[in-house]
Formats: sequence, structure tokens, C-alpha cells
Amino acid sequence: MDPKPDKPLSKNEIMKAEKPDLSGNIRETLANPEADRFTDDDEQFIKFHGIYQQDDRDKRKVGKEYSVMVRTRQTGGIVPAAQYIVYDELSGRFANGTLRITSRQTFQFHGVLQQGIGPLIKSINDALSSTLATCGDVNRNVTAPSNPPVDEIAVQVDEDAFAITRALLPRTTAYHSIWVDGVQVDLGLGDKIAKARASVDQANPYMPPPADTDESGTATDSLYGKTYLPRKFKTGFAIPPNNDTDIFTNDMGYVAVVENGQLIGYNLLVGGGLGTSHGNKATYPRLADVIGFITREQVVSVGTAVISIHRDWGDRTDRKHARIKYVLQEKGVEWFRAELAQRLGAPLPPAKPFLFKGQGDAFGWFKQLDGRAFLGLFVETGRVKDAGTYRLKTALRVIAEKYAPTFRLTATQNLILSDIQEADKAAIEKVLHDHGCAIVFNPGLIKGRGMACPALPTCGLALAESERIFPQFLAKLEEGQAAAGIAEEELVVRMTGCPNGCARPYNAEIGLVGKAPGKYNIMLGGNREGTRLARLWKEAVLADEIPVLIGELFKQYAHERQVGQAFGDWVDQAAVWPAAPAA
Ligand code: SRM
Ligand code: SF4
Repeated sequence: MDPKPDKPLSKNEIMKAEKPDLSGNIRETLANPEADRFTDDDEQFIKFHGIYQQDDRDKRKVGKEYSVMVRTRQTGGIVPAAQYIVYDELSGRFANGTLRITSRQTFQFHGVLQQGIGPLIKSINDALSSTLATCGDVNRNVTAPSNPPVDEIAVQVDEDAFAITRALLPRTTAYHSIWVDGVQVDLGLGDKIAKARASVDQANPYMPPPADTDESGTATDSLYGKTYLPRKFKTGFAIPPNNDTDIFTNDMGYVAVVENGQLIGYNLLVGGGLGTSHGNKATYPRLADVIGFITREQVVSVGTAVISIHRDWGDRTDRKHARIKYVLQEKGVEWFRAELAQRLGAPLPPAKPFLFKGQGDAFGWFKQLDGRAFLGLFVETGRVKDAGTYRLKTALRVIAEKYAPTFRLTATQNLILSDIQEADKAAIEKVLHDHGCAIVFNPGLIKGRGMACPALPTCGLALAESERIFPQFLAKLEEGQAAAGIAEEELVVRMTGCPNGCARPYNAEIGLVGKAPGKYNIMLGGNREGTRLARLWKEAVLADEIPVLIGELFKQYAHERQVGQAFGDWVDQAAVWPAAPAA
């Protein structure tokens, strides 16, 4: 069912149809000791395996130095300590020594050289995780609330998040045959891997269901078909009142409905997405529509039906216009409800009322319902690293080895250590202090809410810096806050190096979107709850001028705000916007 039969299919569609097992020529490249990169066509296939071809953009003047980025899958950001210890080891051996917590609760390994990709991915699978379909035209990592990490409702939501994760994994056999069966290495990690396997009950939660077979006995995938989805697809869960997973920005969102202390089901959201292209008006950020109510038993059947609508109605001729948000926007929410009803055999009942009151992570110690404790830690721009006297990476390894907490990666690129015995709290705190990490307990509410995407030097699409300048940038904004008498005011600030929106700047109170080297579009007026889009305030502003301009706004805000009014809510209504052109 091609919605635009008059236009030619995009190149990716033809490639997928020709190699539906997504194997491309990956095996051949891996077997060639001379190869330092994958071919251009294989760059598209390796994404489905969780790999992005990159080159160090700081070194481009001298020549292209290729490496890859590898992304893991961690539903709800859950990483058992024993698995974390394997990742820590792998990041030192095969990547640039850091682990990057992403805005969708996964880990990324950067700077992996060609010879390291096989052993790295094999070991990730041996430790009972996966990189399958963390990129590509498929359902990506499923996000779920990590604040708090453990209570009865959160545990049930995690169960449902794992159920939909598994149901939406592609059934291609190439991934396992290339990376699991096809790589024979002994890295001497036997003991660590055995512990990681024991910690997830020996069963890999990310193993896709077996492939279907057609009449000729050929392996097929009844959900994704031969050409998978027209574009990526993102699924998340949230438990009101905390919108810590930024649920409205997902293609599909499940918002928990709790009545009398019981999880009775979810409100279904569809059609969020943020990616845009500068100068292309056909692309825009969009928040999801509320579609209706579903029971827990319907999580998989409804999720599969929604994805089948994206598969059948998404634009396969223009990848920039291929997200489900455009189907919702152009065909309308009533059309979508009717289409879903047809696929399910009945319409969904109306959604139940819900309200988000905030987002983001809490830092410091908290008590779990089971009596144990969890610790919320600030991780600057999500980068777990050792740098000078700040040695977070070493500290986390020590804590993982001695106290085995469950790691929860948050959707704001921070970290929660959960399931900690009361008696171990002081010792864990001491490890962090001894490794120069005092800041992780109390970053302040501008740093703690902030996010920046990796951008330069790894991201091939970056137009401007982001992660590397964000800490200094926030420090200047903090000075501006102090000068305006609003120090320590909570503020959601997010920065990206291009308009793709990876750190979700489009619904932040202040969003900075890279336009050109050293220049950013300033977006203002999103809210702390993540339920309103920001609008473009000024275009292509020099990085150094932004804190000055925003500092002036802070002063005006301090004078004009009503009691309790957040910056984003004030600026959305304030007389700071350019006048609309006369009709
Ligand atoms: Fe993203 C592409 C990093 C979350 C929208 N994203 C990329 C690539 C892979 C660049 C590329 O295609 O070559 C970036 C790799 C940079 C690097 O060096 O690591 C990249 N995206 C990230 C991460 C690591 C940002 C972060 O700061 O944590 C996030 C990884 C999430 C994960 O674990 O799965 C990440 N990306 C997002 C989000 C936010 C979200 O999903 O909550 C968005 C906006 C939401 C959305 O999808 O609409 C996002 N990334 C994009 C897009 C624009 C898609 C579009 O519809 O136009 C691209 C470009 C593309 O796909 O062609 C992109
Ligand atoms: Fe790269 Fe742009 Fe995403 Fe930043 S927002 S990681 S620059 S694609």
C-alpha cells in the first residue's frame, strides 16, 4: 500500500528489498584485513545491526580516520552490574575508553576500529544484551521510567516494555549469524561474562522471536516484511506525574493508568517525533496525539497494529518525510483511530485523564519500597569517563564490582544505581568522593535537567559543537541566572549540533539547535512537563552572544513572572517575540 505510487522509491527501499536479511556485504568487509571501513551501501545495512560508520571530524583536514559507533539495547535503561562490568572492560579495549549514556537510555561505544567491531558485538551478546535494531528502519530502544527505579507499578511497566521490545525486534537471521555465530574470539572475559549471564537468568531478553517461513521455506518477517519500516520508530512508556521519558516525542507512547494503586492499562499516544531539516518546511517537530485507552493485555497487539500502519502508510519515497508523525499530521487523528480500529477489529475506548507535573531525574539517596536504597547520579552530558581528578568510570566499576547495584540509565543521560543495601550507602558515597565525583550528588537544577547530543567530533551530521561546549555554556547561563536573582531556578536547557533533535531541544524551555559552525537557532517556550513545543526565537546566533541575550530575558523574567511561574511558561506568553507580519 504505497501512499505515493507516482514517485520513485527511495534508494534505501530498493536496497532493503534486494537484501531483506540485511546482511549486505558486511561479512566480506569484516573478513578483509585491509578494509578500514564499510562500503556506502553497507553503511545503511550496519545501522540495523546497531553500528554507525563515523570518522574523526577533528582530523578531516589531514585525512579521514574511520571508526564506528556501536549502540546497545537496554529496555528502560536497565543494566545489571555484571553486564556493566563487561561494558566497562569492552569500552577500554575496543572503544575510546568512554561509555556514553544516550537520551534513549542506551550505551554508545565510540571510536571502535574495524578489527574491534566483531569482538565487541560478540561480547555484548555473550553478556546477554544486544545491538540488534538499535538503529535502522525498525523499532529502537524502548524507554521506560527510571524515576523511581523500583516500585510495584514501575516493575509491571518494565515487564510490558520488555514484552513490546521483543515483539518488535526484527526476525532477521543475519545479525546472529554474523556477530554471534560468525565471530570466534576468546578475550579472556569468561568469568565476567558468566557473571553477566547469571545476572539475567541465562536468557537474553533481546533475542528476537524465531523467523516465520513462507511456502518455499524461506525465512520471513510477518511484521516488517522484506522492506522493514519506511523509517525509524520509537516507543516509550511513562508513569504520570513524571514525564521523565519525554513521552510525547515518541512515535508511540504508553502512558500508565493507575487506579486504586493498580496498573489497569495505558493511554496510547502516537505521532511524536522531532527531527527536522533546516530550510525544509515539509519537516517539523511534532508532539504525539492521544489515541485511546488500552489494557495491559493489549500492549503487544496494539503496538504491532500501530507499527503496521507506519509500515503501510509511511512515505517510502522521501526519507525526510517518512516518520509516522507526518501520517498523523496529514491524515488526521480521526483517520488514524479508524485505521487502527479496522486493524484491531474494534475501536479503542477514549483515553483516561492524565497529568504530567514535571520531568527529569532526582539526585542523591532515596528509599525503595522494598527497604533498599537507590542513588540518582548526575553524569555530565551522559559521558562516563575518567578525566583528570574526575574519575567516574573507575568509581562506577569499583561500585559495580563490590556492591552490584542495578544500573538504570535515564532518558536525561543520567544514572541511577538501585537495589543498594542501607549498610552500603556510606561506602558507595565514599568511593564517589574519593574519585573526585562530588558533583554527581548535587549538580543544581540547570545542569541536572540539561542535555546535549554528542555532535563533534563523532557525529557525521553535526553542523556545530554540542557536548563539548555544553558545560561551559551552562556555566554562563548560571551566571546570568545569578545576576538576575534567580540562581538555582529549575530550567530545562538542551543543545544539539544540528536540527535532527537528538537531545530533544524542541520541547525544552531553552533549546539551542546548531545552524552552522559556532551558530545556533534559539528555541524558547517549551515547558518543564515536556508537553509543549518551543518556538524559534532568534536564528543563527553566535554561541558567545546567546548567554548575553538570555541573561537579559532572565532579568525581565525575574521582574514579570508570577509566583511559581516557570521560565518556559513565562517566555511563551511574554512580549519578547517578533511581531507577526501584517496580513
Ligand atoms: Fe539521534 C541521527 C545520536 C536520540 C533524531 N542520532 C543520529 C546519529 C546516529 C547521526 C547519524 O545518523 O549519523 C547520531 C550519532 C552521534 C554520535 O556520534 O553518537 C545520533 N540520537 C543520538 C543520541 C546518542 C543523542 C544523545 O545525546 O544521547 C541518542 C541515541 C538514542 C538511542 O539510544 O537510541 C539520539 N535522535 C535521538 C532523538 C531523541 C529521542 O529519540 O528521544 C531524536 C529526536 C526524536 C526523533 O526521532 O524524532 C533523534 N537522530 C535523530 C535524527 C532525525 C530523524 C528524523 O526524523 O529526521 C537523525 C538523522 C537521521 O536519522 O537521519 C539522528
Ligand atoms: Fe548529530 Fe545532529 Fe543528532 Fe547532534 S542532533 S547527534 S549533531 S544528528
